[in-house]
Amino acid sequence: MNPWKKWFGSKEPLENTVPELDTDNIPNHVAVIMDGNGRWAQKRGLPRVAGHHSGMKNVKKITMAANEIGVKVLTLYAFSTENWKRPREEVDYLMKLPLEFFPKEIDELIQNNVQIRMTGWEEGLPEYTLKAVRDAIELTRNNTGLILNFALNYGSRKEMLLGMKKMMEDIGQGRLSMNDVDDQAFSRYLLTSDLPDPDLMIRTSGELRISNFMLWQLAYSELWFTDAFWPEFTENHFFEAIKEYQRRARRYGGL
Ligand code: V0D
Repeated sequence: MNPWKKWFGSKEPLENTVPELDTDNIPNHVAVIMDGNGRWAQKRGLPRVAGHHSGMKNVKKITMAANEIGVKVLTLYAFSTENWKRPREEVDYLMKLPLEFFPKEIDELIQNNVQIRMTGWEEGLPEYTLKAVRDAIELTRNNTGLILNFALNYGSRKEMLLGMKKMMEDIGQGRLSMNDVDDQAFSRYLLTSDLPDPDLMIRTSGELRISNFMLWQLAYSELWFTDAFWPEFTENHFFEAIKEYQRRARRYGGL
């Protein structure tokens, strides 16, 4: 039995059921590239979109696990600016996922004090997708638990270039001095200006790349990769990633 399942809803301290997890050193911000949904489906002779649907169901499971152990921010890369190049039917299907996710999951997320946010650009998204996302954000605005941050229509180079242009404009207009330009100052021009940098980045499906995801923000993050496709990524994978993060932090601290 999955130790997480055994523990969930019980009164046991988490340390007793997920041994080796140091509950005093949980990463604040975990970011995930949820890769391999299409390949998971094709492997089973299913259409790629069946993998996306299965992947959506996994979002709540991992959100609950992250929330329970005290992660503050969980960023999930749901749709990149490059994903528009995919076949039209696949993009159309993906854009409907927030509409399906919303009525199914919102009550439980609210009950668990989860706050939904989005990192990305609204331009280009269909009106119905935007409405579902905005409604989810609005309904959870006052929640104080885990921030579930969907990276949606997001790309890191575009984010940095737009931020750089805005910063240069502020310098040109005298609102910012060139002398004050440093890491912190530039971070304020990014879409993630109100979030801490990720402590840990997880990518599923065996790909060992960052793929234009939070390039600036991941500068000092621990990276963890697994061959598991996103639909088969379990709470146990998640805890393994966090345990490895904690082992690395201890080694680093020991120096
Ligand atoms: C497909 C696996 C939830 C990765 C997860 C529009 C790719 C399922 C959402 C979602 C997607 C986003 C915002 C929101 C509520 C739900 C989602 C997309 C893709 C792209 F407010 N899953 N999900 N959005 N996939």
